[in-house]
Amino acid sequence: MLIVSSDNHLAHHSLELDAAELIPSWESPQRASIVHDALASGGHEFIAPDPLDRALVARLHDSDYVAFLETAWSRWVDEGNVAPAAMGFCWPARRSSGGRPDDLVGQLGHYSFAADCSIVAGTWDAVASSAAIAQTAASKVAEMAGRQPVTFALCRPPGHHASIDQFGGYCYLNNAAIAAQVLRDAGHERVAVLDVDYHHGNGTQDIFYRRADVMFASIHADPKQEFPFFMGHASETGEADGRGANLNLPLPHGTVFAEWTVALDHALRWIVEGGCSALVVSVGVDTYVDDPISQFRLATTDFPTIGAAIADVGLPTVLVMEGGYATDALGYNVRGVIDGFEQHSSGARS
Ligand code: OKP
Ligand code: ZN
Repeated sequence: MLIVSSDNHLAHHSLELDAAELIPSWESPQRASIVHDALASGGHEFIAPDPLDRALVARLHDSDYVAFLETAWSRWVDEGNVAPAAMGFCWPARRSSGGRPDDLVGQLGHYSFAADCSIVAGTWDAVASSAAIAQTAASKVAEMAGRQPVTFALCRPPGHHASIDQFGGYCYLNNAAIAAQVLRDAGHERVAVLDVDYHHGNGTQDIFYRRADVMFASIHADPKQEFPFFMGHASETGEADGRGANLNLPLPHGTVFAEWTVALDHALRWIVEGGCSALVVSVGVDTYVDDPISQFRLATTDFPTIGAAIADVGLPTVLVMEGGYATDALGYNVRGVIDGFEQHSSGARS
């Protein structure tokens, strides 16, 4: 498989508020190295990303938000802060009047939705590189000849929680949304984004909620029990032109593969019936039983089955890396999805 990756993320080591303590984020630099190393011996071709297309990003994210992400760290330093991470502490709440404050800390609240995520010296370079990886992986799929084009975007930081104008959940720019837009612009009339990360892809849902041309399906822990808490309910089905183009399949804590895979079949059928001609998958492997921050019970041996089921849809596919925090198993689990896809895709299909 063609894999797009980069080391430009290495200086992004964010802090997160966890049980009333500031800790080095679970979303660590070593995650991407672990996945890279697990794939290095698999006979894959690795390429570096093209430069990020800023006009493309501006079609998915608010331009003032992107400018904020790019400049927040230098503003933080210029204001004399010595803390190693720029973080807000005050967010707009119910019955707030809205509007963007002038103050940097106020803007950190305005442009984020969770305290599990902060901006450090290396954040923007990592975020821009991660988005460029998704963009490149999608443009390669759009260009590729052959039966079932597929690439893997080894993105870090992840993207699926990043909305039009808010970061959170370790995400800043929405890599999967960028990949989907590239496929749209390459002539695919209808594109699906399937999100199999343990957490709901609230950012991807937000970006495409009023659009019919990108369908979004997510299988995730019930937001009644789990982050991001305020989005991801089954009742959210899309608005305006996007009515009916959003599918949420929340599942309870403790879900095992036999239950999870029923939701996967449902989502894949929905995508096929929706008439999509290309697919982006937000590949999170934090559904794994020993994930330190998640509560599903998938096994390492389930991930190749997931990859094969996704390949069986037969669409040109961009696999985009999202979460997965059990560092001992992360490499095997991501490799499982990729191997499962490739073996199914190259094998006989009825
Ligand atoms: C990102 B992705 C509190 C934990 C909050 C939320 C999970 C973000 C997951 N310190 N973190 O979907 O894997
Ligand atoms: Zn996740």
